Amino acid sequence: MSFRPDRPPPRVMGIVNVTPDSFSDGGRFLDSDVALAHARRLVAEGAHILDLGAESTRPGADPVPAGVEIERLVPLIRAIRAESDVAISVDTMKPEVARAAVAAGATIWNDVTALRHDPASLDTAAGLGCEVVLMHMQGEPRTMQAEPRYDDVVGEVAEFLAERAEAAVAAGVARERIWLDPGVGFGKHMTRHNLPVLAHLDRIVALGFPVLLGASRKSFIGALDGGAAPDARLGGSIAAALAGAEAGVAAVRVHDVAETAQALKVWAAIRQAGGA
Ligand code: HH2
Repeated sequence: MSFRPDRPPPRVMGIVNVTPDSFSDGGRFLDSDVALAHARRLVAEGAHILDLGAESTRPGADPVPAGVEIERLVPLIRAIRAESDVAISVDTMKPEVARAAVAAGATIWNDVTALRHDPASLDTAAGLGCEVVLMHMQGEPRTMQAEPRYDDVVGEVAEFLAERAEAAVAAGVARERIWLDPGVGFGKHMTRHNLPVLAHLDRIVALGFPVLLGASRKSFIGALDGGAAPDARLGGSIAAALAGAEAGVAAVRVHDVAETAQALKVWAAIRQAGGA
């Protein structure tokens, strides 16, 4: 058990998709006014961080050229920055997009490829001086769910993340700016791989970096609950967020900010009452 009463509850990262094909909300937030309204709502609901993504990582999703990502993201980042000091993260695997996003006011580069997609990624991250989220994925988004294989999924995820953190440090990224993410659903069997990762998050936390957990509305929840559709996975999403809180993750990436923030408040209050 890695729960520590002195550790604050996880921060809530609210997801804002500016894509036409993201799996869980069907691209309802493509229009930038709509995306801004959604961002405002998530901040009002208690999001500490907004994660803006303009390219879906859903298996089979179409790739988006860097210029299109930048066109979608930069005006939205500027608009959010003009009215709020919420932390802004940009979910992209492309260094040129990260550079444009940071110039517009983002402070976190969330890269599902752990800075492996482009040979310039490591140096770009070091040069930008932003925080970086290094996520584990086996394979690449288009094919990652075809036949994921591990001998020891938790050990392999932890080893990969430790190696990527060292690669980032060696490239000049400050250690204290690095986050790790086990990548729930990325090249992992629905239950055989995702559930052990969720059960042993403390081993990822033990690597000594803040951990981000993204389990919100993911397919394993549907697999455990009779094929529940993405917008009917709130209960399972909160259960996973609380498992993360128990293990000491630093933040949870979620669609349903108000409900998750409430669950974490109640969880933290119970934990405190239990003898901090
Ligand atoms: N999951 C998705 C996208 N980005 N980034 C991190 N760090 N961790 C995650 O678990 C993660 C992520 C899933 O992406 P997508 O399929 O586009 O759906 P959505 O953005 O609605 O979650």
